[in-house]
Amino acid sequence: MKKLRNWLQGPTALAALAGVVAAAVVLAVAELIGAFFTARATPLFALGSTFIDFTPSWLKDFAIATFGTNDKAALFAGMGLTIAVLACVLGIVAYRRWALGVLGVLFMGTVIVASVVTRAGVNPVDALPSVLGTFAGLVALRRLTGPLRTMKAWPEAPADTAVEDRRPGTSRRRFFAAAGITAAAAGIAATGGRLLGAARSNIAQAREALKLPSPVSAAPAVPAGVQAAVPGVPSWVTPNGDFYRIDTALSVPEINADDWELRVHGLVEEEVRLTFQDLLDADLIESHVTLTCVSNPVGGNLAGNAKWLGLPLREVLKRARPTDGADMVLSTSIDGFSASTPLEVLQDDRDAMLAIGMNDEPLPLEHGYPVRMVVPGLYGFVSATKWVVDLEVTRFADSKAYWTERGWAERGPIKTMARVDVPKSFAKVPAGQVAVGGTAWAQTRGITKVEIQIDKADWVEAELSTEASLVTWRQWSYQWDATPGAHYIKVRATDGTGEVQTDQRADPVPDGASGWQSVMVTVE
Ligand SMILES: Nc1nc2c(c(=O)[nH]1)N[C@H]1C(S)=C(S)[C@@H](COP(=O)(O)O)O[C@H]1N2
Ligand SMILES: [Mo]
Repeated sequence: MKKLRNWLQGPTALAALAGVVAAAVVLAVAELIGAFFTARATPLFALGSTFIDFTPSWLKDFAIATFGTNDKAALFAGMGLTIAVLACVLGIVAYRRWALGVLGVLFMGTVIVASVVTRAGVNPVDALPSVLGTFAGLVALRRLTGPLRTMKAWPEAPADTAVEDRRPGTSRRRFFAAAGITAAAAGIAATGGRLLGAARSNIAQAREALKLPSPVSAAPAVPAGVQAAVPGVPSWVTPNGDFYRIDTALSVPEINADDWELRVHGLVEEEVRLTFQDLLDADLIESHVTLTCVSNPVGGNLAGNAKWLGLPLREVLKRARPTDGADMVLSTSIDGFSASTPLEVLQDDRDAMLAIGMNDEPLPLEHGYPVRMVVPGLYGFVSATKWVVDLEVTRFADSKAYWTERGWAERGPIKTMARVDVPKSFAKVPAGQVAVGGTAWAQTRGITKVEIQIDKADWVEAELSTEASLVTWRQWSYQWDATPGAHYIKVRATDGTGEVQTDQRADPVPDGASGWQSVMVTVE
């Protein structure tokens, strides 16, 4: 105990603290200077993005399953912890052998710079904040650890020394004062950098000010009765603020709509370039489409339904005229994500589009502003590229998309899925009439039947809400005469081809989860 206390009060522990403060200086200075550079170029975002790119799919799957849409917060927490531990070690090394410490810091700086400059859409000058941050951190480390050397003898001083040896005490106080001031300055610099960065970015205001054109073909009116009359079943149209968000972007790409350009190239007779103004001037269509994430577990809520406004991709491809042999379009976002979509899916009549509007608003920044892809019937990872800037007409045999390179499938048609929204799993409900309700989807095939099984009883048909279209989800409800005890409610759907949802359990990797959801409820 005493040893630990002595160690904690000794120069080694202070050196570790110096390391943490120096790391804060690196990040804060880079953040402040980075306000004048690309948002994705600050060390935390670049390191985090690089980490995500190297994340094995089981870990990504685990993160989404465990933290859901909080996966990014979890990543930042993990990174913060890792950086703090490394910084402690570097602080101690620098205190013991300064030259070695310098080497260590320069090595870390190089790792940061490497992760910054390898980000898509980042220029070599974007390394500057990290380089300057690293040097500032080095200076802080030197100034904080230097005086610690004169404290070496201190911990050995007997605790009951009558005449206190003042010198180390003074230098300890000096150390804490210097470390405290440096840490506070770092905090101010980092906050200032964030505020400055936000103020310099006028993308959010530009989005607010944008007036969307009217479509030449408006979305068919949503029929009455699409909403199941069971409180707690999600709204049939998902409000933008509630729409699930899944992507590899740690900081949302900020694209100036006036600078946005889409290049359509590859196996085409004519290369096409589209500006945002071209899209505003084009014949736009509007349609409700339900998006679904391949990572959605059975019963999960990584799905949302919105009204999209956009230009049909079939019109764009008509202009580009794909050549024989092409069978895939590789869409790439400004931050390097890519998706492989079968060419014919973008040419048929399912209204795959380059979307600029979501529920009568410009796309929210997190959902792809200014332009994203929306393709009915395919999971997002192979179709729904947000912040899209490039379409390469190619062949599945020649190119691989972002997640395909990481062990996921190259194609991803959405599997038929029924979900119980009410009651929730492990809910307690009173005996008697219990309203059960939920959502089912099989985009492009449609839902023709939803069945319920209570415990081991026969399957019975639920009541289907009105169908709006084959590419949107369909709600259902069921009046259950519940008797006291623990019960399991199972649900399964049948799609428009007559196929019953499989009870074969599959994990999300590589091409989507399957199986029947089973919800346990206690009736009292
Ligand atoms: N640029 C970019 N677009 C992307 C992704 C991404 O990581 N980066 N993820 C895809 C995935 S996996 C899904 S499920 C959908 C989710 O779209 P949403 O966030 O608007 O719901 O976006 C797709 N588009
Ligand atoms: Mo996804």
